[in-house]
Amino acid sequence: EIAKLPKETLALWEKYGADESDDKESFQKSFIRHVTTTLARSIYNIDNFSAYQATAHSVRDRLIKRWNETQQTHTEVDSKRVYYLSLEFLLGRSLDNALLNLGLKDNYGGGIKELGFTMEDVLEQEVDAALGNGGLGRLAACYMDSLATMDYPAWGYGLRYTYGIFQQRLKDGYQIEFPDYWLNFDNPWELPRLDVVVDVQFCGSVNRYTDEEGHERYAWEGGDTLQAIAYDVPIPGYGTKNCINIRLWSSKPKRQFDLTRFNEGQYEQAVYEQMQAENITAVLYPNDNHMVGKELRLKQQYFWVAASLFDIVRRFKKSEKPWSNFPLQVAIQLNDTHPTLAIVELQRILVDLEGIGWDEAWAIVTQTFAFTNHTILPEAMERWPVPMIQYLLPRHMQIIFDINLFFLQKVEKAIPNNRDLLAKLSIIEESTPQFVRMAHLAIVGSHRVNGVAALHSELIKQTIFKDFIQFYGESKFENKTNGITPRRWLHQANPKLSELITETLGSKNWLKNLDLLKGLKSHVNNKDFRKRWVAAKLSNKVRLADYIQKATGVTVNSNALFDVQVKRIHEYKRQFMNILGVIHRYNTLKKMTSEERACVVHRVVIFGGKAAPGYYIAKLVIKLINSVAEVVNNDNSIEDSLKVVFIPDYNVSVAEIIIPASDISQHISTAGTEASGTSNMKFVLNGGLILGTVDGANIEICEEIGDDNIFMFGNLAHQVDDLRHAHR
Ligand code: 73E
Ligand code: PLP
Repeated sequence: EIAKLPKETLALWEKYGADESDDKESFQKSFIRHVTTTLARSIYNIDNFSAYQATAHSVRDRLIKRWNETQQTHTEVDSKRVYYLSLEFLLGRSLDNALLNLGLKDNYGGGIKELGFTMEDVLEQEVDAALGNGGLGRLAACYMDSLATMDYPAWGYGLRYTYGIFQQRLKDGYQIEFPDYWLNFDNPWELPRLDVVVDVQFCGSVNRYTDEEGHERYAWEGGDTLQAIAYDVPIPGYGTKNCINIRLWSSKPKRQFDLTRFNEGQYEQAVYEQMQAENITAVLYPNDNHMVGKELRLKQQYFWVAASLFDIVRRFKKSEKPWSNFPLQVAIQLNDTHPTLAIVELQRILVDLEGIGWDEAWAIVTQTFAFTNHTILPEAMERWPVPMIQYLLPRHMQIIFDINLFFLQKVEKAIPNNRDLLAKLSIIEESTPQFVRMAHLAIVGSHRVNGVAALHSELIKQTIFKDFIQFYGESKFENKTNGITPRRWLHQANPKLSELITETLGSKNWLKNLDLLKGLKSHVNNKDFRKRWVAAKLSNKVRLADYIQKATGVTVNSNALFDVQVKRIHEYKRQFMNILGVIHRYNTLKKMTSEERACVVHRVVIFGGKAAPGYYIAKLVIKLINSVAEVVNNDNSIEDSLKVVFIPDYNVSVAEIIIPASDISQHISTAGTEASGTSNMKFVLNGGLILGTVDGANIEICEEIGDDNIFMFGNLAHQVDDLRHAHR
C-alpha cells in the first residue's frame, strides 16, 4: 500500500515524521508549544499543574511514537501475542516512570528548571490512576512494565472506571470514603480510540435453528445492546523501544433512539435507560479478597470480556490464518476468576458465530487460556447464581451447562462410579438456587493453572483444587511466584540507593537483571559503601517523616526505628495483632524508669491501608489504631520512645515514599492465608528487614536473603487448622 503513494508524499512523511529529539532544548520547545496550544495558557498564568500537563504532553508525544512503531512491528512480524485480562490495573503515576523508562529524566529535569519549575513539584501534581484494590491490581501493573521491558508483544485488557478505589480520609479516627473522580482533568496517559467500538449484548433469548448444511445451531437474539469504547494506555519498557498497550473499555449507550418511546412521551424513561449503560464502567468494586455477588459486577465482567475477545479475535482474523492456529497466535492469561466468562465467550464465538464443531472449538479454547489463582480464602471464591446468568447471558448459561456435562462425562469415564467426586468437581453447585463455581470453570477451560508463591501453589493442590488432581494429575497445576518491577520500586522510588548500586556495580544492567545485585555482596564491609547506604536510608526516612507531618500532623524522629505495616486492612493480615503488640510495648515502656527507657531503641510504628467500605471489623481496627495513637503520642511520660501513626489514603504514590524508608516491615498473616504478598518483596529490595510469618512469598524471600535478614515466627500452615479447632 505504501509503495503506491507518490514519492513527494512519502518524502513529506519522512521529513516531518522524523523523531523530535530528546535533548533539553527540544523538550523546552515542546513544553512551550503545549502550554500555548494544548492548554491555551501563557507564560503569565502557568502554575505547577499546567507545567505538569505540558511536560506530560511532551512525554506523551514521544510515547505515542513508540507505541505506533511497536504496534506496526508486531503487526508486520505477526508474532504470538500474550493478553493479560485483569479487572484491575493499579498503575499509580505515569510521568516519572515514563521519563525514566524513556531515558528522558536528566534532560527534562534540567529543562524544566530553566523554565522556572522543579521536577519534584511537577511530579507531585499527578493524580494516581488507582483502578485496583491492592496486590492483585498492582501485580498486573508490574507485569505490564516487565512485559514491555522484556520486549513481549503483550496487551492488557481492563475497564476504564470513572471512579477508581475510593479516597480514604479519617474523621475522629474513623475511615470515611470519598469518590476518586480521577478524570476530573484531562488524562494525558490515555489515547481515546473513539473509532474502536464494540457492541455488547445482554439479556434476550436463544433460538435454535438448522443451518444450510443441516447442522443444529443456536442464535442469541434480542435484549439490550450497549457499546464499549476503547481507551489505550501506552506502557513503555525500560531501555527498549518496545511500548505496549493496556486497552481499557468504557461503556456507552448505543445511540438507537427508541422512537415509539419518544412518541409516547416517555422521554425521561428513554433517557434513563440510556444512562444505565454508562453505569457499567462507573465504579471499581472496592473489595479486596472478597466476593460481592452484585448483578452490576457480573455485567462489568461480561462487558469487559466480550469487548476484549471481540478485539482479540478481530486481530487474529486479519492474519487470515486457519482457526487451528489460534492458540499458536494467542495466549490469554486470566487474572483470577474475574474474566472466566472469556472461556465461555470464545466457545460461543467459535461454535455459534464461526460454525466450528464443539470439540474442535473446545480444543482451541483450552489451549488458549491459562488461569492464575490468587487466594484460597472461601469468602473470595466467585460463584454466581444460575438464574442471574440465565437472565443476563442466556446462551452462555447453556454453554456452561454443556461444558460441565462433557467434562463430567470425561470424569465418569476415567474414574467410574464415583458420584461424590462428580459432585465435588462439578462446575455447578447443586444448591437452591444453583450456582456456577467460577474457579471450576476456569480450571476446566484452561491448560494451566498457577498459584502465586511456592507455598500457595502447593496449598491449592491440597485444599480448594484437591479433587481436580485426581482427574488431571499434578502437571496441570504449577507455580509462578509473583514479582515486582525494580524500575518503579527501587530505581524510581529510591534514587539514592539506585545510584549507589549502579556506581558500585559499574552499570545499570541490574535494572533488567536483578540477579546482578549479588555483586554487592563483596562490598558489604566497605566503609564508604556502608556509609552511603545508611545515608540513603536516612534521607528516605526524613522524606517520610516530612510526609507524616503533613498528612497526620504528628512529628516523628527520623533517627527512630521505622516499623511499618501498610496493606489493605483485613483480619487475615492481622493488623489487630500488631496493634495489640503496640499496646503491650507502650505498657512496658510506661513501667520502665527513665534510665531503663534510655536503653530502648526509639520506635515509630506506621500503619496504612484501606478497609472495604462494608467491612465493619476492618474499619473498627482502623479506629483502634488511631485511638491507640492518640494515647501514645500524647503521653510525655514515655519520652518519645514510641510513636504510632496511621497514614491516610495508602496508595501507590504513598507506597513509593513509605517503602524505601522502612527499617522493619510486618507481613504477619496467619500461615496459609496470604497467597504471596508483593509489598514484602518491595521492602526487601529497598534494604529493609522483615518481620513475618511462614506464609506466601516470605518463605522464598527468606531462602534468597538468608535468615539473618528476616525475623520469622509463628505456626506453620499445616498446624493452623488443628490450632483453630483446639481453641474452640
Ligand atoms: O497475597 C496476595 C497476592 O500477593 C493476594 O491476597 C491478592 O493477590 C496478590 C497478587 O497475587 C489477591 N487479591 C485478590 N485475591 N487475591 C482479590 C480478590 C477479589 C477481588 C479483588 C482482589
Ligand atoms: N496496595 C498498594 C497501594 C501497594 O502498592 C501494594 C504493593 O506494593 C499492595 C497494596 C499489596 O501489598 P501486600 O502485598 O502487602 O498486600
